[in-house]
Amino acid sequence: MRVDILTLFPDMFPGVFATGMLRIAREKGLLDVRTHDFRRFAKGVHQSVDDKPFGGGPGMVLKPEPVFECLESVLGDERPLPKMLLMTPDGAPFTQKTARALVREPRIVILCGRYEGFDERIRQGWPFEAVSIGDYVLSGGELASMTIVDAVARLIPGVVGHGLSTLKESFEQGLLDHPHYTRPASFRGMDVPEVLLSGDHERIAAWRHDEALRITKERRPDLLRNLPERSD
Ligand code: 6GU
Repeated sequence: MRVDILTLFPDMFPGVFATGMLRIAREKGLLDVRTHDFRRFAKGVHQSVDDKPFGGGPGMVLKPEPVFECLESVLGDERPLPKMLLMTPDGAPFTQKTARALVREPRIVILCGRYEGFDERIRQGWPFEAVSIGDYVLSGGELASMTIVDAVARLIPGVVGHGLSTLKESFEQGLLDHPHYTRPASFRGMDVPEVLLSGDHERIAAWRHDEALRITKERRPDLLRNLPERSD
């Protein structure tokens, strides 16, 4: 999968992309992620990428020219256009379902904004899908884009060691995950539930499902209202 990220702050990315699962995905050749500083396409001595909003009001607006020219440089005449995401708090909520859909895309372009907003012609001129990672305001789309790249990259077949592990974890079955234990079986007076030591795989599976339900009811009852039909 190829990901191109348009940003005014490319320095925010290298540590994240050189660490853990993203590093492994890149080393295995399964993820090719690049950042593009669209300030390079800004005109004039000041190379400004923002300007005052027509009609007045607070804050600054991202100008269309540097974004258009950077996109044209990154995409050349590649058609059809790849999946294009616009990072903005007024976008559609990013969920595990979105991540599962995005991992099917061979190429994704992500535009990170700063300032009060994007000139509307950026959305008119390109088929962006606006995406938000939650109901709070970040000072720019960069952290959100890293979140999306991380969530999607770990779903690429071959990136996570154990293929089943991404199917069993939180959200994939519409439930939060059950508790996990490892050795020692007894630690400072706290014991691992007996069933997990029993070797009885059916009982273990039933216990885990019950615990997942209990934890979801307790912490995220909203998730139970949209549970998918069980496929197993
Ligand atoms: Cl994608 N961008 C910004 N600036 N703030 C956000 C966000 C995105 N998602 C949640 N808050």
